[in-house]
Amino acid sequence: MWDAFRSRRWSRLLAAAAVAMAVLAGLAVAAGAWMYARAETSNVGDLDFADELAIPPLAEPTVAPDGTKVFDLRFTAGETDLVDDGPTETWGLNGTYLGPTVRAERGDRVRMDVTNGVDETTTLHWHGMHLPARMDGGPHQMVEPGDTWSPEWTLDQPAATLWYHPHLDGETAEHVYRGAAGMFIVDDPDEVPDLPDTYGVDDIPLIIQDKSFDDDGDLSMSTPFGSGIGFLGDTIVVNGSTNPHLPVTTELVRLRVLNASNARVYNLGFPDGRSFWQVASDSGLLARPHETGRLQLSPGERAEIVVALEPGERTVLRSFAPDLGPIFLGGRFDGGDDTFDIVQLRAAGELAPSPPLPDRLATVDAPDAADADVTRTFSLRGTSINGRDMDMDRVDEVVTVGSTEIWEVTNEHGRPHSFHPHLVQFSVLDVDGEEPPPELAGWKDTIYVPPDTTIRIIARFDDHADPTAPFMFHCHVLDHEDRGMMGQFVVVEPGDEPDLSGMDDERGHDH
Ligand SMILES: [Cu+2]
Repeated sequence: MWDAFRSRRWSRLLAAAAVAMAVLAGLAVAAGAWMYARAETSNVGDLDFADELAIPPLAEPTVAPDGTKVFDLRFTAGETDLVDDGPTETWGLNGTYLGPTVRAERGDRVRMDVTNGVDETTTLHWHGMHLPARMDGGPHQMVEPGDTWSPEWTLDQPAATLWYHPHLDGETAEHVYRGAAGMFIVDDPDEVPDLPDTYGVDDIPLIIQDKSFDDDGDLSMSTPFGSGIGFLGDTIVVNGSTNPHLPVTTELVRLRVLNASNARVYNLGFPDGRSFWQVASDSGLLARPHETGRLQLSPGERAEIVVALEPGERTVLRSFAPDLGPIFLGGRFDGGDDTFDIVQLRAAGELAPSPPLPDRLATVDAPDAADADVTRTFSLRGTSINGRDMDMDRVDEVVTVGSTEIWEVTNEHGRPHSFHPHLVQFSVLDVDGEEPPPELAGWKDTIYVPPDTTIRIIARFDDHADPTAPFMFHCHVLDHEDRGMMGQFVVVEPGDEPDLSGMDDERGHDH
Protein backbone atom coordinates (compact mmCIF):
# COMPACT_ATOMS: atom_id res chain seq x y z
CA MET A 1 0.00 0.00 0.00
CA TRP A 2 2.81 2.35 0.90
CA ASP A 3 4.67 1.32 -2.29
CA ALA A 4 1.57 1.87 -4.38
CA PHE A 5 1.10 5.32 -2.87
CA ARG A 6 4.77 6.14 -3.59
CA SER A 7 4.58 5.01 -7.18
CA ARG A 8 1.34 6.98 -7.68
CA ARG A 9 3.03 10.04 -6.26
CA TRP A 10 5.98 9.50 -8.58
CA SER A 11 3.85 9.09 -11.62
CA ARG A 12 1.96 12.29 -10.74
CA LEU A 13 5.27 14.12 -10.35
CA LEU A 14 6.54 12.72 -13.62
CA ALA A 15 3.37 13.74 -15.41
CA ALA A 16 3.61 17.25 -13.96
CA ALA A 17 7.27 17.48 -14.99
CA ALA A 18 6.42 16.32 -18.51
CA VAL A 19 3.70 18.94 -18.78
CA ALA A 20 6.08 21.64 -17.48
CA MET A 21 8.76 20.62 -19.95
CA ALA A 22 6.29 20.61 -22.82
CA VAL A 23 5.14 24.11 -21.81
CA LEU A 24 8.75 25.31 -21.56
CA ALA A 25 9.65 23.77 -24.91
CA GLY A 26 6.57 25.36 -26.41
CA LEU A 27 7.55 28.72 -24.93
CA ALA A 28 11.09 28.34 -26.25
CA VAL A 29 9.80 27.53 -29.74
CA ALA A 30 7.37 30.45 -29.56
CA ALA A 31 10.11 32.79 -28.31
CA GLY A 32 12.47 31.55 -30.99
CA ALA A 33 9.81 32.05 -33.67
CA TRP A 34 9.02 35.50 -32.29
CA MET A 35 12.69 36.50 -32.27
CA TYR A 36 13.19 35.01 -35.73
CA ALA A 37 10.21 37.00 -37.02
CA ARG A 38 11.37 40.16 -35.27
CA ALA A 39 14.91 39.80 -36.64
CA GLU A 40 13.83 40.81 -40.13
CA THR A 41 13.89 44.57 -40.59
CA SER A 42 12.57 46.52 -43.57
CA ASN A 43 11.47 50.04 -44.45
CA VAL A 44 10.24 49.10 -47.92
CA GLY A 45 6.97 50.94 -48.55
CA ASP A 46 7.39 53.24 -45.51
CA LEU A 47 9.09 56.18 -47.21
CA ASP A 48 7.52 58.82 -49.46
CA PHE A 49 10.91 60.30 -50.40
CA ALA A 50 9.66 63.82 -49.66
CA ASP A 51 13.07 65.34 -48.87
CA GLU A 52 15.69 66.30 -51.40
CA LEU A 53 18.87 64.33 -50.75
CA ALA A 54 21.50 66.36 -48.86
CA ILE A 55 24.82 66.66 -50.71
CA PRO A 56 27.91 67.19 -48.52
CA PRO A 57 29.64 70.44 -49.58
CA LEU A 58 33.07 70.29 -51.20
CA ALA A 59 35.82 71.33 -48.79
CA GLU A 60 37.57 74.51 -49.99
CA PRO A 61 41.32 74.29 -49.43
CA THR A 62 43.64 77.22 -48.97
CA VAL A 63 46.88 76.96 -50.97
CA ALA A 64 50.14 77.45 -49.07
CA PRO A 65 53.05 79.31 -50.81
CA ASP A 66 54.69 75.97 -51.65
CA GLY A 67 51.48 74.80 -53.36
CA THR A 68 50.28 72.52 -50.56
CA LYS A 69 46.48 72.32 -50.44
CA VAL A 70 45.45 72.86 -46.82
CA PHE A 71 42.09 71.53 -45.66
CA ASP A 72 40.54 72.41 -42.30
CA LEU A 73 38.48 69.72 -40.62
CA ARG A 74 37.08 70.46 -37.17
CA PHE A 75 35.32 67.84 -35.05
CA THR A 76 32.05 69.42 -33.98
CA ALA A 77 29.35 68.19 -31.59
CA GLY A 78 25.81 69.50 -31.87
CA GLU A 79 22.22 68.79 -32.76
CA THR A 80 21.03 67.67 -36.19
CA ASP A 81 17.51 67.24 -37.56
CA LEU A 82 17.61 63.65 -38.80
CA VAL A 83 14.14 62.37 -37.79
CA ASP A 84 10.81 63.96 -36.76
CA ASP A 85 11.33 63.07 -33.08
CA GLY A 86 14.66 64.95 -33.06
CA PRO A 87 16.83 66.92 -32.87
CA THR A 88 19.55 64.29 -32.52
CA GLU A 89 22.85 64.78 -30.72
CA THR A 90 25.53 64.07 -33.30
CA TRP A 91 29.13 64.65 -34.35
CA GLY A 92 30.43 65.97 -37.63
CA LEU A 93 33.38 67.71 -39.23
CA ASN A 94 32.88 71.45 -39.90
CA GLY A 95 29.21 70.86 -39.08
CA THR A 96 27.16 68.72 -36.72
CA TYR A 97 26.70 65.70 -38.99
CA LEU A 98 29.17 64.08 -41.43
CA GLY A 99 31.86 66.27 -43.01
CA PRO A 100 32.63 68.00 -46.29
CA THR A 101 33.82 66.03 -49.31
CA VAL A 102 37.57 66.51 -49.69
CA ARG A 103 38.70 66.41 -53.31
CA ALA A 104 42.27 66.61 -54.64
CA GLU A 105 44.40 65.31 -57.51
CA ARG A 106 47.07 62.67 -57.71
CA GLY A 107 50.36 64.55 -57.37
CA ASP A 108 48.90 67.17 -55.03
CA ARG A 109 50.62 67.85 -51.74
CA VAL A 110 47.87 68.04 -49.10
CA ARG A 111 47.84 68.99 -45.44
CA MET A 112 44.84 68.23 -43.27
CA ASP A 113 44.46 70.50 -40.23
CA VAL A 114 42.31 68.31 -37.99
CA THR A 115 41.08 70.10 -34.88
CA ASN A 116 39.38 68.23 -32.07
CA GLY A 117 36.45 70.45 -31.10
CA VAL A 118 34.67 67.77 -29.04
CA ASP A 119 35.35 66.77 -25.44
CA GLU A 120 36.75 63.30 -26.12
CA THR A 121 40.04 62.09 -27.54
CA THR A 122 39.61 60.84 -31.11
CA THR A 123 41.53 60.32 -34.37
CA LEU A 124 40.84 60.85 -38.07
CA HIS A 125 41.93 58.10 -40.47
CA TRP A 126 42.15 58.43 -44.26
CA HIS A 127 40.61 55.12 -45.33
CA GLY A 128 42.21 53.71 -48.49
CA MET A 129 44.97 56.34 -48.60
CA HIS A 130 48.53 55.45 -49.58
CA LEU A 131 50.64 57.49 -47.14
CA PRO A 132 53.21 57.33 -44.30
CA ALA A 133 52.06 55.55 -41.11
CA ARG A 134 52.40 58.69 -38.97
CA MET A 135 49.95 60.53 -41.27
CA ASP A 136 47.43 57.66 -41.32
CA GLY A 137 45.23 58.76 -38.41
CA GLY A 138 45.08 55.31 -36.87
CA PRO A 139 44.86 54.53 -33.14
CA HIS A 140 48.33 55.98 -32.43
CA GLN A 141 47.61 59.44 -33.91
CA MET A 142 45.32 60.57 -31.10
CA VAL A 143 44.05 64.13 -31.13
CA GLU A 144 43.22 65.47 -27.67
CA PRO A 145 40.32 67.91 -27.16
CA GLY A 146 41.35 71.38 -28.30
CA ASP A 147 44.41 70.12 -30.20
CA THR A 148 45.09 70.33 -33.93
CA TRP A 149 46.86 67.48 -35.75
CA SER A 150 48.32 68.33 -39.17
CA PRO A 151 49.38 65.34 -41.25
CA GLU A 152 50.62 66.01 -44.77
CA TRP A 153 51.46 63.82 -47.71
CA THR A 154 51.54 63.69 -51.50
CA LEU A 155 48.60 61.95 -53.19
CA ASP A 156 50.06 59.05 -55.15
CA GLN A 157 47.45 56.48 -56.13
CA PRO A 158 44.78 55.86 -58.77
CA ALA A 159 41.60 57.94 -58.90
CA ALA A 160 39.24 56.60 -56.24
CA THR A 161 36.42 57.30 -53.81
CA LEU A 162 38.04 57.13 -50.38
CA TRP A 163 36.71 58.32 -47.04
CA TYR A 164 37.76 59.54 -43.62
CA HIS A 165 36.55 58.48 -40.18
CA PRO A 166 37.76 58.22 -36.55
CA HIS A 167 39.90 55.19 -35.66
CA LEU A 168 40.42 55.38 -31.90
CA ASP A 169 41.24 52.00 -30.36
CA GLY A 170 38.05 50.64 -28.79
CA GLU A 171 35.90 53.66 -29.71
CA THR A 172 35.75 53.61 -33.50
CA ALA A 173 32.18 52.26 -33.68
CA GLU A 174 30.79 54.91 -31.34
CA HIS A 175 32.61 57.84 -32.99
CA VAL A 176 31.68 56.83 -36.53
CA TYR A 177 28.09 56.13 -35.44
CA ARG A 178 27.71 59.66 -34.08
CA GLY A 179 28.39 60.92 -37.61
CA ALA A 180 32.06 61.84 -37.81
CA ALA A 181 32.85 60.72 -41.38
CA GLY A 182 33.16 62.08 -44.89
CA MET A 183 34.23 61.31 -48.43
CA PHE A 184 37.72 61.89 -49.88
CA ILE A 185 37.79 61.83 -53.68
CA VAL A 186 41.13 61.38 -55.42
CA ASP A 187 41.23 62.43 -59.08
CA ASP A 188 43.94 61.32 -61.48
CA PRO A 189 44.61 63.92 -64.19
CA ASP A 190 46.32 61.24 -66.32
CA GLU A 191 43.35 58.90 -66.30
CA VAL A 192 40.04 60.66 -66.92
CA PRO A 193 37.52 58.36 -68.60
CA ASP A 194 34.46 60.11 -69.99
CA LEU A 195 32.18 59.53 -67.01
CA PRO A 196 29.66 61.90 -65.40
CA ASP A 197 31.84 64.11 -63.21
CA THR A 198 30.00 67.26 -62.10
CA TYR A 199 29.86 66.96 -58.32
CA GLY A 200 26.35 67.23 -56.94
CA VAL A 201 24.78 67.27 -60.44
CA ASP A 202 25.57 63.97 -62.18
CA ASP A 203 28.34 62.77 -59.83
CA ILE A 204 26.67 62.11 -56.50
CA PRO A 205 28.08 60.93 -53.16
CA LEU A 206 25.87 58.43 -51.30
CA ILE A 207 27.06 57.90 -47.72
CA ILE A 208 24.82 55.13 -46.42
CA GLN A 209 24.45 54.44 -42.70
CA ASP A 210 21.89 52.62 -40.59
CA LYS A 211 20.80 54.13 -37.27
CA SER A 212 18.30 53.54 -34.51
CA PHE A 213 16.60 56.39 -32.72
CA ASP A 214 14.93 56.49 -29.31
CA ASP A 215 11.62 58.28 -28.64
CA ASP A 216 13.44 61.60 -28.18
CA GLY A 217 15.16 61.24 -31.54
CA ASP A 218 18.54 60.46 -30.03
CA LEU A 219 20.81 57.76 -31.38
CA SER A 220 20.77 54.36 -29.75
CA MET A 221 23.27 51.63 -30.50
CA SER A 222 22.11 48.39 -28.94
CA THR A 223 23.08 45.09 -30.51
CA PRO A 224 19.94 43.15 -31.48
CA PHE A 225 19.36 39.67 -30.04
CA GLY A 226 21.29 36.96 -31.82
CA SER A 227 23.41 39.35 -33.87
CA GLY A 228 27.04 38.31 -34.20
CA ILE A 229 27.81 41.29 -36.38
CA GLY A 230 27.03 43.94 -33.78
CA PHE A 231 24.76 46.93 -34.14
CA LEU A 232 22.09 46.92 -36.87
CA GLY A 233 19.82 49.97 -37.19
CA ASP A 234 16.27 50.17 -38.52
CA THR A 235 16.53 53.61 -40.14
CA ILE A 236 18.65 54.37 -43.20
CA VAL A 237 20.41 57.72 -43.27
CA VAL A 238 21.91 58.82 -46.61
CA ASN A 239 24.19 61.89 -46.45
CA GLY A 240 22.13 62.82 -43.36
CA SER A 241 18.74 62.41 -45.12
CA THR A 242 16.22 59.81 -43.90
CA ASN A 243 13.47 60.11 -46.55
CA PRO A 244 15.40 61.24 -49.61
CA HIS A 245 14.94 61.67 -53.33
CA LEU A 246 17.66 62.66 -55.77
CA PRO A 247 16.61 64.98 -58.61
CA VAL A 248 18.26 63.64 -61.78
CA THR A 249 18.83 66.07 -64.65
CA THR A 250 21.11 64.02 -66.94
CA GLU A 251 20.65 60.78 -68.90
CA LEU A 252 23.37 59.06 -66.85
CA VAL A 253 24.06 59.62 -63.18
CA ARG A 254 27.14 58.40 -61.34
CA LEU A 255 26.67 57.36 -57.74
CA ARG A 256 29.70 57.11 -55.45
CA VAL A 257 28.38 54.69 -52.86
CA LEU A 258 30.06 54.42 -49.46
CA ASN A 259 28.90 51.93 -46.86
CA ALA A 260 29.71 53.96 -43.75
CA SER A 261 27.64 51.71 -41.49
CA ASN A 262 29.01 49.95 -38.44
CA ALA A 263 28.01 46.43 -39.45
CA ARG A 264 25.25 46.32 -42.04
CA VAL A 265 25.90 44.77 -45.47
CA TYR A 266 23.86 46.25 -48.34
CA ASN A 267 22.92 44.54 -51.59
CA LEU A 268 21.90 47.40 -53.86
CA GLY A 269 19.74 47.23 -56.96
CA PHE A 270 16.44 48.44 -58.39
CA PRO A 271 13.01 46.85 -57.83
CA ASP A 272 12.15 47.40 -61.52
CA GLY A 273 14.99 45.02 -62.35
CA ARG A 274 17.06 47.49 -64.38
CA SER A 275 20.76 46.88 -64.63
CA PHE A 276 23.44 49.49 -64.09
CA TRP A 277 27.20 49.67 -64.57
CA GLN A 278 29.76 49.40 -61.82
CA VAL A 279 32.73 51.56 -62.86
CA ALA A 280 34.88 51.54 -59.72
CA SER A 281 35.54 49.48 -56.62
CA ASP A 282 37.00 50.75 -53.32
CA SER A 283 40.36 51.95 -54.45
CA GLY A 284 40.08 52.68 -58.15
CA LEU A 285 38.27 52.46 -61.47
CA LEU A 286 37.60 49.04 -62.95
CA ALA A 287 39.35 48.29 -66.23
CA ARG A 288 35.96 48.35 -67.97
CA PRO A 289 32.34 48.90 -66.89
CA HIS A 290 30.68 45.87 -65.30
CA GLU A 291 26.98 45.62 -66.10
CA THR A 292 25.06 44.13 -63.20
CA GLY A 293 21.75 44.15 -61.33
CA ARG A 294 23.22 44.01 -57.82
CA LEU A 295 26.03 45.67 -55.89
CA GLN A 296 26.90 44.26 -52.47
CA LEU A 297 28.93 46.40 -50.06
CA SER A 298 30.12 45.48 -46.58
CA PRO A 299 31.09 48.17 -44.05
CA GLY A 300 33.91 50.40 -45.31
CA GLU A 301 33.60 49.27 -48.94
CA ARG A 302 32.84 51.71 -51.76
CA ALA A 303 31.83 51.41 -55.38
CA GLU A 304 30.91 53.81 -58.14
CA ILE A 305 27.96 52.96 -60.34
CA VAL A 306 26.39 54.64 -63.36
CA VAL A 307 22.61 54.48 -63.76
CA ALA A 308 20.62 55.38 -66.90
CA LEU A 309 17.23 57.08 -66.53
CA GLU A 310 14.42 57.98 -68.95
CA PRO A 311 12.90 61.48 -68.83
CA GLY A 312 10.23 61.82 -66.13
CA GLU A 313 10.66 58.38 -64.59
CA ARG A 314 11.18 57.46 -60.97
CA THR A 315 12.97 54.48 -59.51
CA VAL A 316 14.25 53.51 -56.09
CA LEU A 317 17.71 52.37 -55.13
CA ARG A 318 16.93 49.51 -52.78
CA SER A 319 19.02 47.21 -50.61
CA PHE A 320 17.83 43.63 -51.14
CA ALA A 321 18.64 40.75 -48.78
CA PRO A 322 22.44 40.48 -48.80
CA ASP A 323 24.26 37.21 -49.42
CA LEU A 324 26.33 36.82 -46.25
CA GLY A 325 27.62 33.38 -47.24
CA PRO A 326 27.29 29.99 -45.53
CA ILE A 327 25.86 31.08 -42.20
CA PHE A 328 23.25 29.94 -39.64
CA LEU A 329 19.69 30.72 -40.88
CA GLY A 330 21.15 32.64 -43.83
CA GLY A 331 22.43 35.28 -41.45
CA ARG A 332 18.93 36.40 -40.51
CA PHE A 333 20.18 37.72 -37.15
CA ASP A 334 23.01 39.56 -38.95
CA GLY A 335 20.73 41.45 -41.34
CA GLY A 336 20.70 38.68 -43.94
CA ASP A 337 16.97 39.03 -44.69
CA ASP A 338 16.68 42.81 -44.30
CA THR A 339 15.53 45.08 -47.13
CA PHE A 340 15.65 48.87 -47.26
CA ASP A 341 14.71 51.61 -49.64
CA ILE A 342 17.75 53.91 -49.81
CA VAL A 343 16.93 56.81 -52.12
CA GLN A 344 14.45 57.53 -54.90
CA LEU A 345 15.84 58.77 -58.21
CA ARG A 346 13.51 61.33 -59.85
CA ALA A 347 14.31 62.14 -63.44
CA ALA A 348 13.36 65.55 -64.81
CA GLY A 349 10.99 65.78 -67.80
CA GLU A 350 13.97 66.62 -69.98
CA LEU A 351 17.40 65.19 -69.38
CA ALA A 352 20.66 66.72 -70.54
CA PRO A 353 22.56 64.30 -72.78
CA SER A 354 25.40 62.32 -71.20
CA PRO A 355 28.40 60.99 -73.10
CA PRO A 356 28.09 57.25 -73.81
CA LEU A 357 29.79 55.04 -71.28
CA PRO A 358 33.37 54.32 -72.42
CA ASP A 359 34.39 50.71 -73.10
CA ARG A 360 37.64 51.09 -71.22
CA LEU A 361 38.04 53.01 -67.97
CA ALA A 362 41.54 52.50 -66.59
CA THR A 363 44.64 50.37 -66.62
CA VAL A 364 44.69 48.11 -63.58
CA ASP A 365 48.28 46.85 -63.38
CA ALA A 366 47.79 44.37 -60.58
CA PRO A 367 50.75 42.21 -59.56
CA ASP A 368 50.82 38.56 -60.59
CA ALA A 369 50.83 35.75 -58.01
CA ALA A 370 54.16 34.64 -59.48
CA ASP A 371 55.67 38.02 -58.46
CA ALA A 372 55.00 37.46 -54.75
CA ASP A 373 57.98 37.39 -52.38
CA VAL A 374 56.04 36.43 -49.25
CA THR A 375 52.75 34.77 -48.33
CA ARG A 376 51.19 35.51 -44.93
CA THR A 377 48.11 33.94 -43.43
CA PHE A 378 45.44 35.68 -41.38
CA SER A 379 42.83 33.68 -39.54
CA LEU A 380 39.64 35.49 -38.46
CA ARG A 381 37.89 33.90 -35.52
CA GLY A 382 35.79 35.35 -32.70
CA THR A 383 37.16 38.85 -32.32
CA SER A 384 40.81 37.94 -32.90
CA ILE A 385 43.17 37.68 -35.85
CA ASN A 386 45.61 34.74 -35.74
CA GLY A 387 44.43 34.14 -32.18
CA ARG A 388 45.55 37.55 -30.93
CA ASP A 389 43.61 40.62 -29.84
CA MET A 390 44.83 44.12 -30.70
CA ASP A 391 47.83 45.34 -28.68
CA MET A 392 49.12 48.83 -29.51
CA ASP A 393 52.62 47.87 -28.31
CA ARG A 394 52.93 44.66 -30.36
CA VAL A 395 54.12 44.37 -33.96
CA ASP A 396 52.29 41.49 -35.60
CA GLU A 397 53.83 41.55 -39.06
CA VAL A 398 57.03 43.03 -40.50
CA VAL A 399 57.01 43.81 -44.21
CA THR A 400 60.20 44.57 -46.13
CA VAL A 401 59.79 47.57 -48.38
CA GLY A 402 59.92 46.72 -52.07
CA SER A 403 58.24 43.34 -51.65
CA THR A 404 55.08 42.01 -53.19
CA GLU A 405 53.02 40.00 -50.74
CA ILE A 406 50.10 37.60 -50.85
CA TRP A 407 47.87 37.80 -47.79
CA GLU A 408 45.69 34.75 -47.36
CA VAL A 409 42.70 35.67 -45.20
CA THR A 410 40.43 32.94 -43.83
CA ASN A 411 37.20 33.38 -41.92
CA GLU A 412 37.21 30.36 -39.58
CA HIS A 413 34.16 31.59 -37.77
CA GLY A 414 30.48 31.09 -38.61
CA ARG A 415 29.88 34.81 -38.52
CA PRO A 416 30.47 37.68 -40.97
CA HIS A 417 33.86 39.42 -40.99
CA SER A 418 35.80 41.61 -43.36
CA PHE A 419 39.42 42.60 -43.87
CA HIS A 420 41.02 46.00 -44.39
CA PRO A 421 44.79 46.55 -44.53
CA HIS A 422 45.94 50.16 -44.33
CA LEU A 423 48.56 51.69 -46.70
CA VAL A 424 48.02 49.51 -49.77
CA GLN A 425 45.64 48.95 -52.63
CA PHE A 426 45.24 45.23 -53.16
CA SER A 427 44.05 43.00 -55.94
CA VAL A 428 42.01 39.85 -55.27
CA LEU A 429 43.77 36.70 -56.53
CA ASP A 430 41.04 34.21 -55.70
CA VAL A 431 38.09 33.39 -53.49
CA ASP A 432 38.27 29.78 -52.23
CA GLY A 433 40.54 29.07 -55.18
CA GLU A 434 38.12 30.49 -57.76
CA GLU A 435 38.83 33.51 -59.93
CA PRO A 436 37.24 36.62 -58.34
CA PRO A 437 33.93 37.85 -59.80
CA PRO A 438 34.00 41.06 -61.93
CA GLU A 439 32.97 43.31 -59.01
CA LEU A 440 36.16 42.28 -57.18
CA ALA A 441 38.43 42.61 -60.22
CA GLY A 442 39.71 46.16 -59.56
CA TRP A 443 41.79 47.81 -56.84
CA LYS A 444 40.35 47.30 -53.39
CA ASP A 445 41.24 48.10 -49.80
CA THR A 446 38.40 46.39 -47.92
CA ILE A 447 36.78 43.03 -48.58
CA TYR A 448 33.97 40.96 -47.11
CA VAL A 449 35.18 37.52 -46.00
CA PRO A 450 32.21 35.14 -45.77
CA PRO A 451 32.18 32.38 -43.11
CA ASP A 452 34.41 29.39 -43.91
CA THR A 453 35.98 31.18 -46.86
CA THR A 454 39.58 31.93 -47.83
CA ILE A 455 40.39 35.00 -49.91
CA ARG A 456 43.88 35.62 -51.28
CA ILE A 457 44.86 39.23 -51.95
CA ILE A 458 48.10 40.61 -53.38
CA ALA A 459 49.74 44.00 -52.91
CA ARG A 460 53.02 45.81 -53.52
CA PHE A 461 54.69 47.49 -50.55
CA ASP A 462 56.86 49.91 -52.54
CA ASP A 463 57.49 52.77 -50.12
CA HIS A 464 56.71 54.49 -46.81
CA ALA A 465 59.11 52.36 -44.77
CA ASP A 466 59.27 53.56 -41.14
CA PRO A 467 60.38 51.12 -38.43
CA THR A 468 58.95 53.36 -35.71
CA ALA A 469 55.28 53.57 -36.75
CA PRO A 470 52.77 50.82 -37.50
CA PHE A 471 49.90 50.46 -39.94
CA MET A 472 46.72 48.60 -38.98
CA PHE A 473 44.95 45.62 -40.52
CA HIS A 474 41.54 44.76 -39.14
CA CYS A 475 37.98 43.60 -39.55
CA HIS A 476 35.86 46.59 -40.65
CA VAL A 477 32.81 45.39 -38.73
CA LEU A 478 33.38 48.18 -36.23
CA ASP A 479 32.19 46.35 -33.14
CA HIS A 480 34.63 43.52 -33.94
CA GLU A 481 37.48 45.98 -34.54
CA ASP A 482 36.79 47.68 -31.20
CA ARG A 483 36.77 44.33 -29.41
CA GLY A 484 40.28 43.59 -30.65
CA MET A 485 39.97 42.22 -34.19
CA MET A 486 42.93 44.29 -35.34
CA GLY A 487 46.69 43.93 -35.69
CA GLN A 488 49.69 46.05 -36.64
CA PHE A 489 52.26 45.79 -39.43
CA VAL A 490 55.41 47.80 -39.87
CA VAL A 491 57.21 48.43 -43.18
CA VAL A 492 61.01 48.42 -42.88
CA GLU A 493 64.10 48.73 -45.05
CA PRO A 494 65.82 45.34 -45.59
CA GLY A 495 67.52 44.26 -42.36
CA ASP A 496 65.80 46.85 -40.14
CA GLU A 497 63.92 45.91 -36.99
CA PRO A 498 60.67 47.61 -35.95
CA ASP A 499 60.76 49.75 -32.82
CA LEU A 500 57.52 51.27 -31.55
CA SER A 501 59.00 52.63 -28.31
CA GLY A 502 58.53 56.21 -29.52
CA MET A 503 54.77 55.86 -30.15
CA ASP A 504 53.89 56.44 -26.47
CA ASP A 505 55.61 59.82 -26.57
CA GLU A 506 53.69 60.76 -29.68
CA ARG A 507 50.42 59.97 -27.92
CA GLY A 508 51.48 62.12 -24.99
CA HIS A 509 50.67 59.49 -22.38
CA ASP A 510 51.32 55.92 -21.38
CA HIS A 511 48.57 53.37 -21.41
CU1 LIG B 1 34.63 40.90 -37.89
